[in-house]
Amino acid sequence: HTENFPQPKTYGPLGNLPVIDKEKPVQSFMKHARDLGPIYQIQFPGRVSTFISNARFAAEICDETRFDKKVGPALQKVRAFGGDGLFTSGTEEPNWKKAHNILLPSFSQQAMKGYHDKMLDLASQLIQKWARLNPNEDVDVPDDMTRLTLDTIGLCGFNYRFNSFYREDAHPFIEKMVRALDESMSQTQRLGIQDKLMVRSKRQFKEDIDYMFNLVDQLIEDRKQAGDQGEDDLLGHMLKGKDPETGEALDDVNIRFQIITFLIAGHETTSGLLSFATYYLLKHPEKLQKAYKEVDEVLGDDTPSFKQVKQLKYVRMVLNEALRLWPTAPAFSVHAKEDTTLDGEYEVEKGDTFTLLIPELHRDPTVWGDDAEAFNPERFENPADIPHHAYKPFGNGQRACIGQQFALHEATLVLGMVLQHFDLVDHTDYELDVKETLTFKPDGLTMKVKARREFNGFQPQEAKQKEDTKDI
Ligand code: FDE
Repeated sequence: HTENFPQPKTYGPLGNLPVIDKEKPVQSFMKHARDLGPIYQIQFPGRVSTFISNARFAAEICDETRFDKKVGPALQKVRAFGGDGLFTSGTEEPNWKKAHNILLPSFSQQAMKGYHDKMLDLASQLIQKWARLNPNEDVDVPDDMTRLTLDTIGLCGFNYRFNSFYREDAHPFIEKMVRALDESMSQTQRLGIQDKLMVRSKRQFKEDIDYMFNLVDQLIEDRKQAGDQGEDDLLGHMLKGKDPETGEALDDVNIRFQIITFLIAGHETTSGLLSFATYYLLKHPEKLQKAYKEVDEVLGDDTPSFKQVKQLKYVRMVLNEALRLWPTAPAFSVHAKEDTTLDGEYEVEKGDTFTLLIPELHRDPTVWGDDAEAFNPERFENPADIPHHAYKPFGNGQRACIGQQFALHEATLVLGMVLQHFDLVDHTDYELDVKETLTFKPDGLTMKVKARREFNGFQPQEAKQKEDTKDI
């Protein structure tokens, strides 16, 4: 395509590779956006990417009548283990719509009530661990948040306990998944010839994928053996669910891909969200006090109920604002379904691809104001004030995040309980360093915690409700 967009300095066959930080590619793209403007191009070996960074063009590419999700080069690599699961499939692939229809009810508000006690179980493991630290010991925030979110999606999704709080290191599944994700990302940045020479990495990639497939296939097999396909979790829903449009069920290979997809999509993103929210509260004592006040009023000494979590409005605003500044899934791509234009300014041909740089969209001063860089949860006081198509932490339209309610309920519950139980201490005067895998994370964030009240273990809410009635 011929449209000439600005581009950083190129280096012959390497294109723009030398101006991209290998460890922090998205942060490089963010920097270039500030120099080159709201639409610019990066030349990779053998392909070009066009980045969009403001609300005006974002609104255009979010118009689903003209644009649709693009499974770009990085996601193509992830297909080696995500297959035609929801995240890595094209909208036109039959299994996307089928799985979307079958899984939507599993992510409804109603379904969240069913996951609440399981989320509480794991949130309590985190509180328990922190409550038992000695005064000189600190908390590795992203590490423990990752333990929590992995175990939560495992338990709510497949009734599987990774038991991450009982391990020093990550569960082997995670080590392999993270390495495979890392390899997919690196593959897209290598020259063809370079990539062919990476024999060791390729063998490792295959071994890691085999391990993931085996673990997940065993999980599916065990559930089938147990015969309790009615189990009220994602796996249960996938095994017994039929697509209302076609009457068809998902096959076992596709169920495997969906499980791997939920593990990938559901844990790093949510753990990053909780880590950034914690970071911002540590750095903004007046906002932290406001959050304490709300948590004390809404929760007091209670084990949080589903309803109470919904009442944690300010905590939810803190999470929204953390997702504005550091959306943990920082980009998505679309392709044009027909010849069109970007707001009449640029010609677009069918098939042209655009990548939305979400953190830059979220800092567009024309919609967020001159203080766009500042952490200010109050922006989310009134949801109607949020300009349309200016806030996309969960993607867009029918291809938006199916796990949004799940992630937000979990994160609100956990952050609520953390604030209920602990004073947070920024003992290292931490300076933000954002690490990139496929997602963002505050690298090396640690803190100390001091108990605000006693933790008496957790009571499942169903049991508690029964007891409440008994007392009367
Ligand atoms: C999706 C998603 C998205 C879109 C992407 C594209 O477009 O490419 C985004 C942006 C997101 N997602 C984000 C997020 C954040 C957070 C925190 C989350 N996320 C979480 C979660 C959880 C879970 C479970 C999930 N998540 C899941 C998911 C899935 C499955 C998907 C795909 C969908 C379709 O259908 O496509 C997503 N997610 Fe998310």
